[in-house]
Amino acid sequence: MTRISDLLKKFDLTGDKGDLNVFSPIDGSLIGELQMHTSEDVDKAIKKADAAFDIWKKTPPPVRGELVRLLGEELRSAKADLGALVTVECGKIASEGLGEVQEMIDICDFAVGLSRQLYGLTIASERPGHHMREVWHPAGTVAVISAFNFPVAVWSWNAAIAFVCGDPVIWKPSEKTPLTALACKVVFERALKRFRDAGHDAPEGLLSVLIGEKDIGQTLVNDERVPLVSATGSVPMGRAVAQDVAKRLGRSLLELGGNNAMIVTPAADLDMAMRAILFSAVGTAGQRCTSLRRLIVHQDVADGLLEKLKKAYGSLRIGDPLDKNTLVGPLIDDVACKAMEKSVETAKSEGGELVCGGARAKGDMPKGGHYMEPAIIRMSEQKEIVCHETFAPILYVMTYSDLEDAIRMNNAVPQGLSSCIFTTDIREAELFLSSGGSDCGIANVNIGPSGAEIGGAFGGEKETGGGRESGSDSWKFYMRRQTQTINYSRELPLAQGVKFDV
Ligand code: UN1
Repeated sequence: MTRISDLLKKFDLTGDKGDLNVFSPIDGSLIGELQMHTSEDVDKAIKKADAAFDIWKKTPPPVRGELVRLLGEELRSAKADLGALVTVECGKIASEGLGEVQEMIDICDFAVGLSRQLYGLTIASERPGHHMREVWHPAGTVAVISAFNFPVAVWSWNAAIAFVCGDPVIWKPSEKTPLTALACKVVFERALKRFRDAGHDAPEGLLSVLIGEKDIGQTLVNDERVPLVSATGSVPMGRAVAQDVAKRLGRSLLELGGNNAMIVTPAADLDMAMRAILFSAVGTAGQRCTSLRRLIVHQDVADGLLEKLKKAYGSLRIGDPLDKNTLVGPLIDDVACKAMEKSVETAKSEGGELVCGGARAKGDMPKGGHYMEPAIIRMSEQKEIVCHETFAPILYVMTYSDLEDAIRMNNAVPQGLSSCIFTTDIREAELFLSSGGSDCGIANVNIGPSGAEIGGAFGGEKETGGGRESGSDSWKFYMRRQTQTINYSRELPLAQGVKFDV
């Protein structure tokens, strides 16, 4: 893979000479040796962010939006290179690498609009000559802890919104994907330079990227100078972050595991369902939080659908994600492959029938990479392994006869991120979307569970952590709400009619 040095050069990165080894999942080659940061560096970044906050919180939001507009422009220019770097570092196929950068551009556009729409309420006062309003102020430094599977987009969901809200960002990317993070920092600095050249004051310390392992994230999480922590990753990680941040009464936004289901009813357009299953179960090699993991099919259509799926799985092009014909790239590392193999074995021991896949992929693919055949496993019911998220392309298939039961199955897992139903029957669709329907943060009709647009709030319930990022009113997490009461009369009446005459 000769392209890596060219790609790094595009972002003025050299790959350094440090103690953090970065490998490409494509062929296992060493693509970077980065200098890890220390706890002193964390302290410095927090101090710089504090100083930046003093200036940035007083900068008018639409001016803050201008910086994010420039970031969006720089991302447009860097899209091809950054997308390719995402592919090399985390293994997703070229089109998905580009899609991830597009997601960054989209959130920048959203945030620019938002910079003129940080709306608060006006509230009726019970007292004459008074009025009340709710104002949103910047909340302070945001620590963003991100995962390898969306190494750049999830940061941008947080950062673009945080910047227009007036908050500095300290980013601790996954130790598996630090190069894309450093590239983002370079793209951000290009935007910053143009912003300053146009005469705006952009403080140092608005964005720091801290490279390292768990201890770096832990130091950030424990520091009370960091009021907000937004973390994406595993449930155990999120549980620890939530507890540590809560201990110091900070605020955390968690986006943790998913165990997303699709219900296919007899009224479904099965061709459409098939296409959606393929993208959401094997796309990104099953390494999205929103990947389809559970297929709950009506018993009358299950055999036919499964037959077609098996055929489609047999023709999946697995291999080098840089090859534009590839649909399934590698898993992130060998640990992920082993976890997949283990889950397949456990499912079999719990009575599952392996319909296809589940082994190391054979054939013409780069040596040293972590390629797996996506698996389909038929289960008679949702056994323990089905309730567990394995971050790999395993699709468990169960059948149902009554839609209420299917919805119960959809909800009967600890995670609550995404869900969907395929049906052309409006009654079935609306039941699924009703308060008695899916208990997830995301519920779709005739669309798979993955590939959400940035305009909606992204996140889920239960073990998924409850946070909401990206669109809708997720911005409110990044601000503090102030209730203001203004008395423009010459009297001083007390609320609730209380008398206190001196
Ligand atoms: C993730 O996997 O952490 O909805 C994020 C999706 C993408 C984001 C996934 N837009 O699949």
